[in-house]
Amino acid sequence: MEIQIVGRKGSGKSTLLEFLTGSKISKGVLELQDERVDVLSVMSASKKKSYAKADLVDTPVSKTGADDEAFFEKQVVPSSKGKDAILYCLKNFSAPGESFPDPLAELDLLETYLILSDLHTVEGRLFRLNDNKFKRTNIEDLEKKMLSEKILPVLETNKPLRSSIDPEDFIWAEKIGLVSHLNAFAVLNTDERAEKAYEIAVEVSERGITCSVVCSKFELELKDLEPEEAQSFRKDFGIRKEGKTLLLKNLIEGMNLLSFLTTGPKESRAWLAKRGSKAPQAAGKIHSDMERGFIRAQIVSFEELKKAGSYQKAKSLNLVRSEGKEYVMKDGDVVEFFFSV
Ligand SMILES: Nc1nc2c(ncn2[C@@H]2O[C@H](COP(=O)(O)OP(=O)(O)O)[C@@H](O)[C@H]2O)c(=O)[nH]1
Ligand SMILES: [Mg+2]
Repeated sequence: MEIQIVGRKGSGKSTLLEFLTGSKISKGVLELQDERVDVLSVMSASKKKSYAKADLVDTPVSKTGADDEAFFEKQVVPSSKGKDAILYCLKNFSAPGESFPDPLAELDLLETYLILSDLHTVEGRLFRLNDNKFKRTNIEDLEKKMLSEKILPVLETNKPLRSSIDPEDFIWAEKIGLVSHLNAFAVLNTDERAEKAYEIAVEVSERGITCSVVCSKFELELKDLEPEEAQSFRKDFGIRKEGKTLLLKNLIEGMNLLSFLTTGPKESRAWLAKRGSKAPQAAGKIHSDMERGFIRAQIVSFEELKKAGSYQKAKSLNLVRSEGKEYVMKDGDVVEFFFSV
């Protein structure tokens, strides 16, 4: 799972990356803490527990030093291609004497860069597909129809493809080099004094992009305090909840992901999969052999397992189901995969 941070210079991307991952360089590992893993590891007396992880990649450094359209077109958009999701970092603070930023306008601009890139990609592709010098295959005929009837009209109204492309078409979209279909999530990188932040976040969410308010710089300053002390500072500044916990929860939902879990004496662990994934695809997140040789999965929901108290008890209560390759995974499924290679 790779998440590309996209944002303007000075929007606080490095600060956000450090807050979320602890990394001071341009890449870090985001650990998605999940208390279900804690519960399972106690239940199974696991030697090890692991949360789901995602790589967070910073916006590339501008070769020219500029933060303009050409930089986004030539460096930022290309580095977003093929990633699993985009994390927009929107500036919502200002230094003394600086005018206050407009995060909504900033988001619109960043989205426009992605849309323009896709428009360019689709027009180029259609130009080739329309060239009668070459004979087209049936698949190419279908692609042409889809591009001109389904994709192009969306882009031409300056809308990203995110909500109009079916998840099954993602692989195809990636292959031809589209970007605006990627799930996106926004962070409003906020000053500890920004009273309006929560209202702005709602407006962002109304545009179809889940948005969290995060005070990265402030949170970094709090990181060595005792939790109660940090919480009382947040309260004093009107920051609603511990930023990271809420952010991670929103991130998984907003990026259309789900977590499934595995547990045993060796390890209890959470894994990420795209919503809509079937059991074999989820198995493939653990190991490609498990996807290729998938036979079936034994599944119990975390909540039912927790209520039962142990895996044995859940089994004796018939809560553990056997599911085949068409099963669509649900968030919180505790799974054992059976496979043969
Ligand atoms: N006042 C204030 N400054 C911040 C905040 N977050 C980041 N900054 C400052 O803004 C500047 C740019 O931040 P940086 O993370 O380097 O931005 P980047 O260019 O997007 O990586 C730095 O001086 C940060 O300390 C914030 O919430 N409030
Ligand atoms: Mg930076």
